[in-house]
Amino acid sequence: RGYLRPKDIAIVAVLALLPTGGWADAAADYAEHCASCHAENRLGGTGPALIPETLTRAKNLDQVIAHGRPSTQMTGFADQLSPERIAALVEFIKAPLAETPSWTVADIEASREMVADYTPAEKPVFTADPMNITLVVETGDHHVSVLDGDTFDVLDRFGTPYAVHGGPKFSPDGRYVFVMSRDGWVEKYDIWSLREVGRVRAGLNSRNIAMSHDGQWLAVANYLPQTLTILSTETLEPVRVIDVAAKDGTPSRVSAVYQAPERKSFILALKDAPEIWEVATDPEAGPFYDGYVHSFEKDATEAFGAQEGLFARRRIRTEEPLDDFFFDPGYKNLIGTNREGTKGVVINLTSGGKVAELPLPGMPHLGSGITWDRNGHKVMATPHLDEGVLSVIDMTDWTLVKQIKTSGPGFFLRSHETSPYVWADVFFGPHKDEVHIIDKQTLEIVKTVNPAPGKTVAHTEFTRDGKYALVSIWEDDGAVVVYDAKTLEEVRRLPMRKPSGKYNVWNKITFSDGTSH
Ligand code: DHE
Repeated sequence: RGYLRPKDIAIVAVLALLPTGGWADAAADYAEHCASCHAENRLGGTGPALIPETLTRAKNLDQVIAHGRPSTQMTGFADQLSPERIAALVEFIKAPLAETPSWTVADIEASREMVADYTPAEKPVFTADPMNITLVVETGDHHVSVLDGDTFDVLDRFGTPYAVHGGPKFSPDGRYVFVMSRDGWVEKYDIWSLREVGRVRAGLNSRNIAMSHDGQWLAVANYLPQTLTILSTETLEPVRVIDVAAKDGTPSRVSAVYQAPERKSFILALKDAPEIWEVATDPEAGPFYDGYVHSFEKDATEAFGAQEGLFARRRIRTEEPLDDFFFDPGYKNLIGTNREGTKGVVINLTSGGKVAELPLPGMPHLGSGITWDRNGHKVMATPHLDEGVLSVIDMTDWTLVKQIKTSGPGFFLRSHETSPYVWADVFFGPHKDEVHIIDKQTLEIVKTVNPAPGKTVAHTEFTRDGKYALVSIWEDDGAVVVYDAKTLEEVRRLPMRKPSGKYNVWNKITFSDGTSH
Protein backbone atom coordinates (compact mmCIF):
# COMPACT_ATOMS: atom_id res chain seq x y z
CA ARG A 1 0.00 0.00 0.00
CA GLY A 2 1.28 3.43 -0.89
CA TYR A 3 3.92 2.06 -3.27
CA LEU A 4 3.81 2.04 -7.04
CA ARG A 5 5.03 -0.98 -8.96
CA PRO A 6 7.32 -0.23 -11.94
CA LYS A 7 4.50 -0.92 -14.39
CA ASP A 8 2.19 1.51 -12.51
CA ILE A 9 4.90 4.14 -12.74
CA ALA A 10 5.13 3.48 -16.48
CA ILE A 11 1.36 3.92 -16.84
CA VAL A 12 1.45 7.15 -14.78
CA ALA A 13 4.30 8.40 -16.98
CA VAL A 14 2.28 7.62 -20.10
CA LEU A 15 -0.78 9.35 -18.63
CA ALA A 16 1.28 12.43 -17.91
CA LEU A 17 2.30 12.61 -21.54
CA LEU A 18 -1.27 12.51 -22.81
CA PRO A 19 -3.47 15.58 -23.26
CA THR A 20 -6.21 16.01 -20.63
CA GLY A 21 -8.70 13.24 -20.89
CA GLY A 22 -6.32 11.47 -23.28
CA TRP A 23 -6.12 8.18 -21.43
CA ALA A 24 -9.88 7.84 -21.01
CA ASP A 25 -10.41 8.85 -24.64
CA ALA A 26 -7.74 6.43 -25.80
CA ALA A 27 -9.28 3.62 -23.76
CA ALA A 28 -12.70 4.43 -25.22
CA ASP A 29 -11.29 4.65 -28.75
CA TYR A 30 -9.54 1.32 -28.21
CA ALA A 31 -12.77 -0.30 -26.99
CA GLU A 32 -14.72 1.10 -29.93
CA HIS A 33 -12.32 0.59 -32.81
CA CYS A 34 -9.68 -1.98 -31.86
CA ALA A 35 -11.06 -4.43 -29.29
CA SER A 36 -13.18 -6.45 -31.71
CA CYS A 37 -10.07 -7.74 -33.52
CA HIS A 38 -7.27 -7.24 -30.97
CA ALA A 39 -9.38 -8.22 -27.88
CA GLU A 40 -10.44 -6.09 -24.95
CA ASN A 41 -7.40 -7.21 -22.96
CA ARG A 42 -5.09 -6.33 -25.92
CA LEU A 43 -3.79 -9.90 -26.07
CA GLY A 44 -4.91 -10.39 -29.66
CA GLY A 45 -7.80 -12.06 -31.44
CA THR A 46 -8.07 -12.15 -35.22
CA GLY A 47 -5.54 -9.30 -35.07
CA PRO A 48 -2.20 -9.46 -33.26
CA ALA A 49 -1.61 -8.65 -29.59
CA LEU A 50 -1.13 -4.92 -28.94
CA ILE A 51 1.19 -4.99 -25.93
CA PRO A 52 4.68 -3.49 -25.45
CA GLU A 53 6.28 -6.95 -25.51
CA THR A 54 5.22 -7.42 -29.14
CA LEU A 55 5.28 -3.79 -30.27
CA THR A 56 8.89 -2.95 -29.43
CA ARG A 57 9.87 -3.57 -33.03
CA ALA A 58 6.78 -2.04 -34.65
CA LYS A 59 7.42 1.16 -36.57
CA ASN A 60 5.06 3.98 -37.60
CA LEU A 61 2.16 2.74 -35.46
CA ASP A 62 0.37 6.08 -36.01
CA GLN A 63 0.53 5.53 -39.78
CA VAL A 64 -0.77 1.98 -39.42
CA ILE A 65 -3.73 3.17 -37.30
CA ALA A 66 -4.39 6.05 -39.69
CA HIS A 67 -4.07 4.19 -43.00
CA GLY A 68 -4.24 0.47 -42.18
CA ARG A 69 -1.97 -2.27 -43.44
CA PRO A 70 -2.25 -3.30 -47.09
CA SER A 71 -3.34 -6.90 -47.74
CA THR A 72 -4.56 -7.40 -44.17
CA GLN A 73 -7.86 -6.86 -42.41
CA MET A 74 -6.39 -3.80 -40.66
CA THR A 75 -8.24 -0.81 -42.08
CA GLY A 76 -7.33 2.85 -41.54
CA PHE A 77 -9.07 5.14 -39.04
CA ALA A 78 -7.85 8.53 -40.29
CA ASP A 79 -11.40 9.53 -41.25
CA GLN A 80 -12.70 8.75 -37.75
CA LEU A 81 -9.84 9.73 -35.44
CA SER A 82 -7.82 12.96 -35.30
CA PRO A 83 -4.00 12.75 -35.33
CA GLU A 84 -4.03 13.61 -31.58
CA ARG A 85 -6.40 10.75 -30.79
CA ILE A 86 -4.32 8.39 -32.91
CA ALA A 87 -1.18 9.52 -31.02
CA ALA A 88 -2.99 8.84 -27.71
CA LEU A 89 -4.01 5.41 -28.99
CA VAL A 90 -0.39 4.63 -29.84
CA GLU A 91 0.66 5.50 -26.27
CA PHE A 92 -2.25 3.43 -24.95
CA ILE A 93 -1.22 0.26 -26.76
CA LYS A 94 2.46 0.76 -25.93
CA ALA A 95 1.73 1.07 -22.18
CA PRO A 96 2.33 -2.06 -20.08
CA LEU A 97 -0.73 -4.07 -19.14
CA ALA A 98 -1.92 -3.40 -15.59
CA GLU A 99 -1.58 -7.08 -14.69
CA THR A 100 0.89 -9.60 -16.07
CA PRO A 101 -1.43 -11.80 -18.10
CA SER A 102 -1.52 -15.50 -17.41
CA TRP A 103 -1.81 -18.10 -20.13
CA THR A 104 -2.63 -21.43 -18.62
CA VAL A 105 -2.88 -24.94 -20.02
CA ALA A 106 -6.66 -24.37 -20.18
CA ASP A 107 -6.18 -21.15 -22.21
CA ILE A 108 -3.85 -22.96 -24.60
CA GLU A 109 -6.28 -25.83 -24.94
CA ALA A 110 -9.21 -23.44 -25.53
CA SER A 111 -7.29 -21.63 -28.31
CA ARG A 112 -6.73 -24.84 -30.29
CA GLU A 113 -8.48 -24.78 -33.68
CA MET A 114 -8.20 -27.92 -35.79
CA VAL A 115 -9.32 -27.62 -39.41
CA ALA A 116 -12.62 -29.47 -39.53
CA ASP A 117 -12.51 -30.85 -43.08
CA TYR A 118 -8.81 -31.80 -43.07
CA THR A 119 -8.10 -35.40 -44.00
CA PRO A 120 -4.48 -36.47 -44.43
CA ALA A 121 -3.58 -37.51 -47.99
CA GLU A 122 -2.21 -41.02 -48.37
CA LYS A 123 0.60 -39.80 -50.60
CA PRO A 124 1.75 -36.37 -51.78
CA VAL A 125 -0.96 -34.66 -53.85
CA PHE A 126 1.78 -33.38 -56.22
CA THR A 127 4.42 -35.04 -58.36
CA ALA A 128 7.33 -32.91 -57.12
CA ASP A 129 10.02 -34.48 -54.90
CA PRO A 130 8.58 -34.08 -51.37
CA MET A 131 12.13 -33.98 -50.00
CA ASN A 132 13.03 -31.02 -52.21
CA ILE A 133 10.18 -28.76 -51.17
CA THR A 134 11.35 -25.31 -50.09
CA LEU A 135 9.14 -23.09 -47.95
CA VAL A 136 9.37 -19.32 -48.32
CA VAL A 137 8.06 -17.24 -45.41
CA GLU A 138 6.48 -14.12 -46.88
CA THR A 139 6.21 -11.60 -44.06
CA GLY A 140 4.65 -8.94 -46.32
CA ASP A 141 1.22 -10.51 -46.15
CA HIS A 142 1.80 -13.34 -43.65
CA HIS A 143 1.87 -16.31 -45.99
CA VAL A 144 4.18 -19.21 -46.75
CA SER A 145 4.81 -20.28 -50.34
CA VAL A 146 5.44 -23.97 -50.94
CA LEU A 147 7.99 -24.23 -53.76
CA ASP A 148 8.82 -27.26 -55.88
CA GLY A 149 12.62 -27.23 -55.45
CA ASP A 150 13.21 -28.53 -58.99
CA THR A 151 10.86 -26.41 -61.10
CA PHE A 152 10.34 -23.52 -58.64
CA ASP A 153 6.59 -23.72 -59.24
CA VAL A 154 4.52 -22.51 -56.27
CA LEU A 155 2.48 -25.58 -55.24
CA ASP A 156 0.52 -23.75 -52.54
CA ARG A 157 0.51 -20.47 -50.66
CA PHE A 158 -1.00 -20.71 -47.19
CA GLY A 159 -1.89 -18.04 -44.64
CA THR A 160 0.04 -17.95 -41.37
CA PRO A 161 -0.52 -16.24 -38.03
CA TYR A 162 0.68 -12.62 -37.90
CA ALA A 163 4.48 -12.06 -37.84
CA VAL A 164 6.10 -15.47 -38.17
CA HIS A 165 9.62 -15.46 -36.74
CA GLY A 166 12.41 -18.04 -36.67
CA GLY A 167 12.79 -21.20 -38.67
CA PRO A 168 9.76 -23.44 -39.22
CA LYS A 169 10.38 -26.92 -37.83
CA PHE A 170 9.72 -30.06 -39.88
CA SER A 171 8.68 -33.47 -38.57
CA PRO A 172 11.65 -35.88 -38.90
CA ASP A 173 10.05 -37.50 -41.99
CA GLY A 174 9.62 -34.08 -43.62
CA ARG A 175 5.87 -34.41 -44.03
CA TYR A 176 4.58 -31.83 -41.53
CA VAL A 177 5.85 -28.37 -40.76
CA PHE A 178 5.20 -26.09 -37.80
CA VAL A 179 5.49 -22.31 -37.94
CA MET A 180 5.33 -19.89 -35.01
CA SER A 181 4.37 -16.25 -34.73
CA ARG A 182 5.70 -13.73 -32.23
CA ASP A 183 2.19 -13.73 -30.70
CA GLY A 184 2.69 -17.37 -29.72
CA TRP A 185 0.49 -19.03 -32.36
CA VAL A 186 1.78 -22.33 -33.71
CA GLU A 187 0.39 -23.57 -37.01
CA LYS A 188 0.68 -27.14 -38.27
CA TYR A 189 0.71 -27.70 -42.04
CA ASP A 190 0.66 -30.98 -43.94
CA ILE A 191 3.00 -30.69 -46.92
CA TRP A 192 1.78 -33.92 -48.59
CA SER A 193 -1.84 -32.74 -48.48
CA LEU A 194 -1.00 -29.03 -49.01
CA ARG A 195 -3.41 -28.27 -46.16
CA GLU A 196 -3.32 -26.54 -42.79
CA VAL A 197 -4.03 -29.05 -40.02
CA GLY A 198 -4.70 -26.61 -37.20
CA ARG A 199 -3.26 -23.98 -34.91
CA VAL A 200 -2.93 -23.26 -31.21
CA ARG A 201 -1.73 -20.32 -29.13
CA ALA A 202 1.09 -21.70 -26.99
CA GLY A 203 2.14 -18.40 -25.41
CA LEU A 204 1.38 -14.70 -25.55
CA ASN A 205 4.81 -13.55 -26.71
CA SER A 206 7.00 -16.34 -28.01
CA ARG A 207 10.54 -16.68 -29.34
CA ASN A 208 10.86 -19.88 -31.33
CA ILE A 209 10.01 -23.57 -31.51
CA ALA A 210 11.96 -26.83 -31.48
CA MET A 211 11.06 -30.38 -32.56
CA SER A 212 11.91 -33.40 -30.38
CA HIS A 213 14.26 -36.07 -31.76
CA ASP A 214 11.34 -38.48 -32.31
CA GLY A 215 8.97 -35.89 -33.78
CA GLN A 216 6.43 -36.32 -30.98
CA TRP A 217 6.81 -33.02 -29.14
CA LEU A 218 7.14 -29.40 -30.12
CA ALA A 219 8.61 -27.02 -27.54
CA VAL A 220 7.68 -23.33 -27.62
CA ALA A 221 9.96 -20.80 -25.89
CA ASN A 222 7.99 -17.95 -24.32
CA TYR A 223 8.82 -14.50 -23.02
CA LEU A 224 5.23 -13.99 -21.84
CA PRO A 225 4.37 -15.86 -19.70
CA GLN A 226 7.80 -17.07 -18.56
CA THR A 227 7.24 -20.66 -19.59
CA LEU A 228 8.18 -23.43 -21.95
CA THR A 229 5.11 -24.95 -23.58
CA ILE A 230 5.34 -28.50 -24.88
CA LEU A 231 2.74 -29.48 -27.48
CA SER A 232 1.83 -32.84 -28.95
CA THR A 233 2.83 -32.60 -32.61
CA GLU A 234 -0.02 -34.90 -33.53
CA THR A 235 -2.91 -33.04 -31.91
CA LEU A 236 -1.35 -29.68 -30.93
CA GLU A 237 -2.61 -30.30 -27.40
CA PRO A 238 -0.50 -28.84 -24.60
CA VAL A 239 1.08 -31.76 -22.76
CA ARG A 240 3.24 -29.77 -20.34
CA VAL A 241 3.75 -26.11 -19.45
CA ILE A 242 6.97 -25.66 -17.48
CA ASP A 243 7.35 -22.51 -15.38
CA VAL A 244 10.83 -21.19 -15.99
CA ALA A 245 12.65 -19.79 -12.97
CA ALA A 246 16.24 -19.76 -11.76
CA LYS A 247 17.29 -21.97 -8.88
CA ASP A 248 16.68 -19.03 -6.51
CA GLY A 249 13.11 -18.73 -7.80
CA THR A 250 13.56 -15.66 -10.03
CA PRO A 251 11.30 -16.13 -13.08
CA SER A 252 13.06 -15.99 -16.43
CA ARG A 253 12.04 -15.46 -19.99
CA VAL A 254 13.19 -18.17 -22.40
CA SER A 255 15.38 -16.59 -25.10
CA ALA A 256 15.18 -19.65 -27.31
CA VAL A 257 14.71 -23.41 -27.28
CA TYR A 258 16.93 -25.64 -29.42
CA GLN A 259 16.50 -29.20 -30.60
CA ALA A 260 19.38 -31.50 -29.66
CA PRO A 261 18.39 -34.76 -31.38
CA GLU A 262 21.65 -36.53 -30.57
CA ARG A 263 21.07 -35.88 -26.87
CA LYS A 264 17.34 -36.63 -27.12
CA SER A 265 16.59 -33.33 -25.43
CA PHE A 266 15.70 -29.67 -25.78
CA ILE A 267 18.25 -27.06 -24.70
CA LEU A 268 16.97 -23.74 -23.35
CA ALA A 269 18.68 -20.35 -23.25
CA LEU A 270 17.38 -18.36 -20.27
CA LYS A 271 17.23 -14.61 -20.68
CA ASP A 272 17.18 -13.63 -17.02
CA ALA A 273 19.10 -16.38 -15.22
CA PRO A 274 22.72 -17.61 -15.33
CA GLU A 275 21.53 -21.09 -16.26
CA ILE A 276 21.13 -23.31 -19.30
CA TRP A 277 18.36 -25.88 -19.11
CA GLU A 278 18.20 -29.30 -20.70
CA VAL A 279 14.75 -30.93 -20.94
CA ALA A 280 14.69 -34.61 -21.86
CA THR A 281 12.57 -35.87 -24.74
CA ASP A 282 13.59 -39.43 -23.93
CA PRO A 283 11.31 -41.46 -21.63
CA GLU A 284 14.43 -43.30 -20.43
CA ALA A 285 16.31 -40.10 -19.52
CA GLY A 286 17.88 -39.27 -16.23
CA PRO A 287 18.39 -38.93 -13.50
CA PHE A 288 18.65 -35.19 -14.17
CA TYR A 289 19.56 -33.05 -11.18
CA ASP A 290 17.74 -29.94 -10.13
CA GLY A 291 20.76 -28.54 -8.32
CA TYR A 292 23.79 -26.80 -9.73
CA VAL A 293 25.51 -30.12 -10.21
CA HIS A 294 26.88 -31.86 -13.20
CA SER A 295 25.32 -35.00 -14.54
CA PHE A 296 28.23 -37.20 -13.43
CA GLU A 297 27.52 -36.48 -9.74
CA LYS A 298 25.19 -39.42 -9.53
CA ASP A 299 25.22 -39.78 -5.77
CA ALA A 300 23.68 -36.33 -5.41
CA THR A 301 20.29 -37.71 -6.49
CA GLU A 302 18.57 -37.44 -3.14
CA ALA A 303 20.00 -34.10 -2.13
CA PHE A 304 19.14 -32.32 -5.33
CA GLY A 305 15.86 -33.92 -6.25
CA ALA A 306 16.59 -35.79 -9.44
CA GLN A 307 14.06 -35.86 -12.24
CA GLU A 308 13.79 -38.81 -14.55
CA GLY A 309 12.05 -39.70 -17.79
CA LEU A 310 10.20 -37.60 -20.30
CA PHE A 311 10.62 -33.83 -19.79
CA ALA A 312 13.04 -34.30 -16.87
CA ARG A 313 14.93 -31.04 -16.48
CA ARG A 314 18.59 -30.33 -15.71
CA ARG A 315 20.15 -26.97 -14.87
CA ILE A 316 23.65 -26.01 -15.94
CA ARG A 317 25.04 -23.06 -14.05
CA THR A 318 26.91 -20.39 -16.03
CA GLU A 319 28.80 -17.31 -14.87
CA GLU A 320 26.28 -15.01 -16.57
CA PRO A 321 23.16 -15.45 -18.72
CA LEU A 322 24.05 -16.78 -22.17
CA ASP A 323 22.04 -16.47 -25.33
CA ASP A 324 21.96 -17.28 -29.05
CA PHE A 325 23.38 -20.81 -29.01
CA PHE A 326 25.36 -22.70 -31.59
CA PHE A 327 26.04 -26.42 -31.16
CA ASP A 328 28.94 -28.52 -32.37
CA PRO A 329 27.88 -31.30 -34.74
CA GLY A 330 27.74 -33.98 -32.00
CA TYR A 331 25.80 -31.70 -29.62
CA LYS A 332 28.57 -32.17 -27.04
CA ASN A 333 29.33 -28.46 -26.66
CA LEU A 334 27.45 -25.24 -27.18
CA ILE A 335 28.70 -21.74 -27.78
CA GLY A 336 26.64 -18.89 -26.35
CA THR A 337 27.13 -15.13 -26.18
CA ASN A 338 26.92 -12.94 -23.12
CA ARG A 339 24.35 -10.14 -22.86
CA GLU A 340 26.78 -7.44 -23.96
CA GLY A 341 27.69 -9.45 -27.06
CA THR A 342 31.41 -9.17 -26.34
CA LYS A 343 32.45 -12.81 -26.23
CA GLY A 344 31.54 -16.40 -26.98
CA VAL A 345 31.54 -18.98 -24.17
CA VAL A 346 31.89 -22.70 -24.92
CA ILE A 347 30.04 -24.97 -22.46
CA ASN A 348 30.37 -28.75 -22.40
CA LEU A 349 26.81 -30.02 -22.19
CA THR A 350 27.70 -33.24 -20.45
CA SER A 351 29.90 -31.90 -17.67
CA GLY A 352 28.29 -28.47 -17.60
CA GLY A 353 31.77 -26.96 -17.41
CA LYS A 354 33.18 -24.02 -19.36
CA VAL A 355 35.56 -25.23 -22.06
CA ALA A 356 36.76 -21.98 -23.61
CA GLU A 357 36.09 -18.30 -24.11
CA LEU A 358 36.21 -16.94 -27.62
CA PRO A 359 37.19 -13.41 -28.57
CA LEU A 360 33.99 -12.42 -30.40
CA PRO A 361 33.27 -8.71 -29.91
CA GLY A 362 30.66 -6.89 -31.99
CA MET A 363 27.53 -8.94 -31.12
CA PRO A 364 28.18 -12.31 -32.77
CA HIS A 365 24.95 -13.87 -34.11
CA LEU A 366 25.79 -17.46 -33.29
CA GLY A 367 22.30 -18.71 -34.13
CA SER A 368 23.13 -18.06 -37.79
CA GLY A 369 26.40 -19.96 -37.56
CA ILE A 370 27.25 -22.79 -39.96
CA THR A 371 30.04 -25.36 -40.05
CA TRP A 372 32.19 -26.99 -42.74
CA ASP A 373 35.42 -28.96 -43.13
CA ARG A 374 38.62 -27.04 -43.84
CA ASN A 375 42.10 -28.59 -43.90
CA GLY A 376 40.85 -31.59 -41.94
CA HIS A 377 39.34 -29.36 -39.25
CA LYS A 378 35.71 -28.55 -38.58
CA VAL A 379 35.29 -24.79 -38.62
CA MET A 380 32.27 -22.62 -37.84
CA ALA A 381 31.51 -19.12 -39.02
CA THR A 382 29.29 -16.52 -37.43
CA PRO A 383 28.28 -13.02 -38.54
CA HIS A 384 28.44 -10.07 -36.12
CA LEU A 385 25.42 -7.79 -35.80
CA ASP A 386 27.43 -4.71 -34.82
CA GLU A 387 30.28 -4.79 -37.30
CA GLY A 388 31.04 -5.87 -40.85
CA VAL A 389 32.96 -9.05 -40.09
CA LEU A 390 32.46 -12.79 -40.04
CA SER A 391 34.45 -14.75 -37.46
CA VAL A 392 35.70 -18.19 -38.45
CA ILE A 393 36.47 -20.48 -35.47
CA ASP A 394 38.34 -23.79 -35.47
CA MET A 395 36.07 -26.13 -33.54
CA THR A 396 38.83 -28.58 -32.64
CA ASP A 397 40.71 -26.12 -30.42
CA TRP A 398 38.29 -23.13 -30.38
CA THR A 399 40.83 -20.73 -31.86
CA LEU A 400 39.95 -17.85 -34.13
CA VAL A 401 41.04 -18.74 -37.68
CA LYS A 402 40.13 -15.48 -39.36
CA GLN A 403 37.89 -12.45 -39.26
CA ILE A 404 36.60 -11.85 -42.79
CA LYS A 405 35.80 -8.20 -43.46
CA THR A 406 32.45 -7.63 -45.15
CA SER A 407 30.82 -4.46 -46.44
CA GLY A 408 28.51 -4.26 -43.39
CA PRO A 409 27.00 -6.31 -40.54
CA GLY A 410 25.16 -9.40 -41.76
CA PHE A 411 22.37 -11.53 -40.33
CA PHE A 412 22.38 -14.92 -42.04
CA LEU A 413 24.90 -17.42 -43.43
CA ARG A 414 24.18 -20.48 -45.57
CA SER A 415 26.07 -23.14 -47.47
CA HIS A 416 25.57 -26.71 -48.65
CA GLU A 417 27.75 -29.82 -48.48
CA THR A 418 28.18 -29.71 -52.28
CA SER A 419 29.05 -26.02 -52.44
CA PRO A 420 32.55 -24.59 -52.11
CA TYR A 421 31.04 -21.29 -50.96
CA VAL A 422 29.38 -19.62 -48.00
CA TRP A 423 26.68 -17.04 -48.83
CA ALA A 424 26.72 -14.13 -46.38
CA ASP A 425 24.28 -11.23 -46.53
CA VAL A 426 24.99 -7.64 -45.52
CA PHE A 427 21.76 -6.90 -43.70
CA PHE A 428 22.53 -3.49 -42.22
CA GLY A 429 23.93 -0.23 -43.57
CA PRO A 430 24.42 1.26 -47.01
CA HIS A 431 25.42 -2.10 -48.55
CA LYS A 432 22.27 -3.95 -47.39
CA ASP A 433 21.68 -4.90 -51.05
CA GLU A 434 24.81 -7.08 -51.21
CA VAL A 435 25.43 -10.76 -50.61
CA HIS A 436 29.05 -11.94 -50.38
CA ILE A 437 30.05 -15.33 -51.70
CA ILE A 438 33.04 -16.62 -49.75
CA ASP A 439 35.38 -19.50 -50.60
CA LYS A 440 35.22 -22.02 -47.76
CA GLN A 441 38.92 -22.90 -48.06
CA THR A 442 40.68 -19.59 -48.80
CA LEU A 443 38.16 -17.63 -46.70
CA GLU A 444 38.27 -14.88 -49.36
CA ILE A 445 35.22 -13.17 -50.87
CA VAL A 446 35.11 -14.42 -54.46
CA LYS A 447 32.03 -12.53 -55.64
CA THR A 448 29.46 -10.05 -54.35
CA VAL A 449 25.99 -10.16 -55.89
CA ASN A 450 23.62 -7.21 -55.81
CA PRO A 451 20.32 -8.33 -57.38
CA ALA A 452 18.23 -5.28 -56.36
CA PRO A 453 20.27 -2.11 -55.83
CA GLY A 454 19.10 -0.10 -52.81
CA LYS A 455 16.87 -2.88 -51.43
CA THR A 456 17.52 -5.23 -48.51
CA VAL A 457 18.77 -8.56 -49.84
CA ALA A 458 19.18 -11.35 -47.30
CA HIS A 459 18.94 -15.00 -46.26
CA THR A 460 20.05 -17.76 -48.59
CA GLU A 461 18.82 -21.35 -48.83
CA PHE A 462 19.97 -24.14 -51.13
CA THR A 463 17.96 -26.75 -52.94
CA ARG A 464 18.33 -30.35 -51.79
CA ASP A 465 21.10 -31.14 -54.28
CA GLY A 466 22.87 -27.83 -53.67
CA LYS A 467 22.59 -26.85 -57.36
CA TYR A 468 20.70 -23.62 -56.69
CA ALA A 469 20.94 -20.92 -54.04
CA LEU A 470 17.79 -18.89 -53.30
CA VAL A 471 18.15 -15.34 -51.97
CA SER A 472 15.37 -13.01 -50.71
CA ILE A 473 14.79 -9.46 -51.89
CA TRP A 474 13.31 -8.52 -48.51
CA GLU A 475 10.81 -5.91 -49.73
CA ASP A 476 7.05 -5.78 -49.99
CA ASP A 477 7.23 -6.08 -53.78
CA GLY A 478 10.20 -8.39 -53.37
CA ALA A 479 11.29 -11.64 -54.93
CA VAL A 480 13.24 -14.81 -54.39
CA VAL A 481 16.22 -14.78 -56.74
CA VAL A 482 17.43 -18.21 -57.81
CA TYR A 483 21.18 -18.46 -58.51
CA ASP A 484 23.09 -21.29 -60.13
CA ALA A 485 25.26 -22.24 -57.15
CA LYS A 486 28.23 -23.11 -59.43
CA THR A 487 28.30 -20.29 -61.97
CA LEU A 488 26.89 -17.83 -59.40
CA GLU A 489 24.63 -16.40 -62.14
CA GLU A 490 20.95 -15.54 -61.66
CA VAL A 491 18.63 -18.02 -63.36
CA ARG A 492 15.13 -17.11 -62.11
CA ARG A 493 13.29 -14.43 -60.16
CA LEU A 494 10.08 -15.38 -58.33
CA PRO A 495 7.93 -12.43 -57.19
CA MET A 496 7.12 -12.65 -53.45
CA ARG A 497 5.72 -10.38 -50.72
CA LYS A 498 8.62 -9.43 -48.44
CA PRO A 499 10.15 -12.90 -48.39
CA SER A 500 12.31 -13.58 -45.32
CA GLY A 501 13.57 -17.09 -44.46
CA LYS A 502 13.53 -20.07 -46.83
CA TYR A 503 13.73 -23.66 -45.68
CA ASN A 504 14.43 -26.76 -47.73
CA VAL A 505 12.87 -29.92 -46.28
CA TRP A 506 15.88 -32.15 -46.95
CA ASN A 507 18.51 -29.70 -45.75
CA LYS A 508 16.57 -29.13 -42.54
CA ILE A 509 15.65 -32.71 -41.63
CA THR A 510 19.16 -33.98 -42.34
CA PHE A 511 20.67 -31.17 -40.28
CA SER A 512 22.89 -30.20 -43.19
CA ASP A 513 26.17 -28.57 -42.15
CA GLY A 514 25.41 -25.56 -44.29
CA THR A 515 22.15 -24.63 -42.61
CA SER A 516 21.14 -23.20 -39.25
CA HIS A 517 19.41 -25.67 -36.96
FE1 DHE B 1 15.50 -13.68 -35.60
C1 DHE B 1 15.89 -17.02 -36.31
C2 DHE B 1 16.31 -14.29 -32.35
C3 DHE B 1 15.48 -10.35 -34.98
C4 DHE B 1 14.47 -13.10 -38.81
N1 DHE B 1 16.03 -15.33 -34.54
C5 DHE B 1 16.08 -16.63 -35.01
C6 DHE B 1 16.37 -17.51 -33.92
C7 DHE B 1 16.46 -16.74 -32.78
C8 DHE B 1 16.27 -15.37 -33.19
C9 DHE B 1 16.74 -17.21 -31.37
C10 DHE B 1 16.54 -19.02 -34.04
C11 DHE B 1 15.19 -19.56 -33.85
C12 DHE B 1 14.86 -20.78 -34.65
O1 DHE B 1 14.92 -20.71 -35.89
O2 DHE B 1 14.47 -21.77 -34.06
N2 DHE B 1 15.88 -12.51 -33.98
C13 DHE B 1 16.23 -12.97 -32.77
C14 DHE B 1 16.51 -11.86 -31.88
O3 DHE B 1 16.84 -11.94 -30.67
C15 DHE B 1 16.41 -10.62 -32.67
C16 DHE B 1 17.82 -10.02 -32.85
C17 DHE B 1 15.55 -9.56 -31.98
C18 DHE B 1 14.10 -9.91 -31.91
O4 DHE B 1 13.30 -9.04 -32.20
O5 DHE B 1 13.72 -11.01 -31.55
C19 DHE B 1 15.87 -11.16 -33.98
N3 DHE B 1 15.06 -12.01 -36.71
C20 DHE B 1 15.10 -10.75 -36.26
C21 DHE B 1 14.71 -9.81 -37.29
O6 DHE B 1 14.64 -8.55 -37.17
C22 DHE B 1 14.47 -10.58 -38.54
C23 DHE B 1 15.57 -10.20 -39.53
C24 DHE B 1 13.11 -10.30 -39.18
C25 DHE B 1 11.96 -10.88 -38.44
O7 DHE B 1 11.33 -11.79 -39.01
O8 DHE B 1 11.71 -10.46 -37.30
C26 DHE B 1 14.66 -12.01 -38.02
N4 DHE B 1 15.26 -14.83 -37.25
C27 DHE B 1 14.81 -14.41 -38.47
C28 DHE B 1 14.74 -15.53 -39.39
C29 DHE B 1 15.19 -16.65 -38.67
C30 DHE B 1 15.49 -16.19 -37.32
C31 DHE B 1 14.33 -15.47 -40.86
C32 DHE B 1 15.36 -18.09 -39.17
C33 DHE B 1 16.67 -18.21 -39.88
C34 DHE B 1 16.97 -19.59 -40.36
O9 DHE B 1 17.47 -19.70 -41.49
O10 DHE B 1 16.78 -20.57 -39.65
